[in-house]
Amino acid sequence: MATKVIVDPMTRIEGHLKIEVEVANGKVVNAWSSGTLFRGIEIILKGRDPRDAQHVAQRICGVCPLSHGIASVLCLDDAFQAQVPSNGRIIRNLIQGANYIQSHILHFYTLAALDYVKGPDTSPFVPRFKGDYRLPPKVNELLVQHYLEAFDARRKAHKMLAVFGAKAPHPTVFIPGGVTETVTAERVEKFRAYLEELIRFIDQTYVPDVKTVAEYYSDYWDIGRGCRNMLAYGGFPQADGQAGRRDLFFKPGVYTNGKFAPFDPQKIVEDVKYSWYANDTSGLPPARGETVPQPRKAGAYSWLKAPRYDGLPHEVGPLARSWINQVPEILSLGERAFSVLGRHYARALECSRLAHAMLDWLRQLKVGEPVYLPAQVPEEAHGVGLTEAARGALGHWIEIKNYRIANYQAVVPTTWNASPRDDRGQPGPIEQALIGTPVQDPENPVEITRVVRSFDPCLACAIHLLELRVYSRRGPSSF
Ligand code: NFE
Ligand code: MG
Repeated sequence: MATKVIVDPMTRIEGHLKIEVEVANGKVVNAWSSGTLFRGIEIILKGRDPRDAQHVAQRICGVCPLSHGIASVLCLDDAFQAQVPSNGRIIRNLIQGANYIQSHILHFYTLAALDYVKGPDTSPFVPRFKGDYRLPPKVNELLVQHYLEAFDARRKAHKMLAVFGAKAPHPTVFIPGGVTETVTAERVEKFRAYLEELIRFIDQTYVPDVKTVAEYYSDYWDIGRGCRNMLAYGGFPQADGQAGRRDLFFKPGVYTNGKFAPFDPQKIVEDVKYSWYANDTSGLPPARGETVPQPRKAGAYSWLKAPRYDGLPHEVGPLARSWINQVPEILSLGERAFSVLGRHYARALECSRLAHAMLDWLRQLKVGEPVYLPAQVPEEAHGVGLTEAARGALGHWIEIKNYRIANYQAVVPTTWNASPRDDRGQPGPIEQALIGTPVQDPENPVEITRVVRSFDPCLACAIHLLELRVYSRRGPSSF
């Protein structure tokens, strides 16, 4: 007989994810990932001036707002045919890099570490599941100390972001054609000082702590495999203009059924058979996507749509990026890369690699040179903005008619990873990763939380709607 186990909410701060599994003979035999809170920023954006898009889109999330800001301005650059000068491109990269650093540190310590590290019996360390804390007391004590230090590191990363972003979260400086903050020697030095402190934390604390956890929980190299299909859109342009679409710090690519292939954005669709959206909107590419909520749809179990690439679920995020970029430390793990520890390890190494690269980018800024080039709102246009948010491949699509937003669609990292089943009944990546996971004690399903949290899910992003009130003005009163 199968036992039903529900973990709800799953995420420690980032929105409402409910995970339901069936356990038989000590293993998960079936899993359902369900986003339980409707959002809907795509609907709010309709009818607005396109220049508002990046400000509204950033409200999708408080953890990665600027990734939505970047996807949105890339979308507008495309639609407006804007040119971005070097300083504008580099400042965008530095702001996005600062967010990666704060987000990856947040993930490992604040969102995931307490599945492995036993804090004192006081808030925020309790409540927690019982059992399976394996670190020896001295090591455990050190990691508790680092858990607390991580708050300070994150604060520094936010301050660093605000040097060029004006504020964090939700920086205000992105515009089509570049950014509004200028380059001064003082800002460059301030940013560098924060970055150097953060590099010390990443290399001397974060990366070693991930290795320590991996040492004591080494069975997690073999748990949480998932769909093994990997997808990256690519991000952080290293050259200006068209050349920057090819010359990216994180290269785009796909790994499907064991084979590497180039990434083709035309192969993305979103299914909604098991999502609370109208069935006649299923299977659409995002450029023609529609968001038509249908709250009581029979058979549906999530507010997330189910994005698919070439008809198949794909994992996105640091592991996907590292695998596709063939990072030697990750590729050499082979099958074991597709695991709970593979995801943590890829995220930590990526954080270090990116932080060091940012030091080079800082040197390329030129005091006194332009940060943006003016661009006009077109009467009619389409635009696409593809990037890599901390949690993975992020795309925004815009359609402009009569100088206003006619349609706006976002397909977000957690929508890929935490998606429900698609129209063909194929489970999403997290659902697949759960199947086969051993569960010792269904009352304390820590194995399940470890698997799901290794993906760093963010439900605020995945569903993307802001206020019920706004929706109800346009939608059915029964909502
Ligand atoms: Ni709300 Fe986000 C990131 C984006 S995840 S955190 O990183 O885009 O779906
Ligand atoms: Mg969407």
